[in-house]
Amino acid sequence: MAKRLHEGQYRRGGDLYIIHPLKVCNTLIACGMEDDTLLAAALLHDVLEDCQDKLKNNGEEFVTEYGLSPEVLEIITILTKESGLSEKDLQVYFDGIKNNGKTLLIKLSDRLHNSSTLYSFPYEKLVKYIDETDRFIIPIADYGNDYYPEYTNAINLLKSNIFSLNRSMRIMLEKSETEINFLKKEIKELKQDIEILKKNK
Ligand SMILES: [Mn+2]
Repeated sequence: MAKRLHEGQYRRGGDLYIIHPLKVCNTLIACGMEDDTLLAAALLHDVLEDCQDKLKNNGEEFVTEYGLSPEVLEIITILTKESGLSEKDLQVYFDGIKNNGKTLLIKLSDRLHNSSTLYSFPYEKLVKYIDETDRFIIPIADYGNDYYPEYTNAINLLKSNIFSLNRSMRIMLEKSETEINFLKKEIKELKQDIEILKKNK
């Protein structure tokens, strides 16, 4: 069903879109998760956001027509983010996610895959994403560690991988910004030199 709904969609990096939900689900399996509801929701986690045109009943059809458990719909509904949220709404969104162990796990697995494909992000979105990971994702993972002891291993594994990816990306970004600023300064000085030479000619 996820494959059918994401048909014709591609990731920013060029992959078929379905690679992403498969990866999110597969990572959870690798973390030892076996819960069918969790794994089904992982496969469908982006459909309400990205496939509205194909879902006439906002996903209700998963339950009424396709026999999925209402919990799957509940999980993917919590994970669905509207675009252009204010800072306060963003906090509400992430609070909703951390209050459910399964949405938290899927969000972490989702973030891990997205963080490993950050190279495909446009610059501004990249900066924002790295920042959002530090401000919201790491704290909800810490929260999950305290409140969902049954998921501690999975949460820690996901968190430490997200953390390292985010940190290397941030350091690379800072390094390239330093380099760019240095080059800008050099160019400015060269321009001044040229002006002086022109005047003294
Ligand atoms: Mn996703």
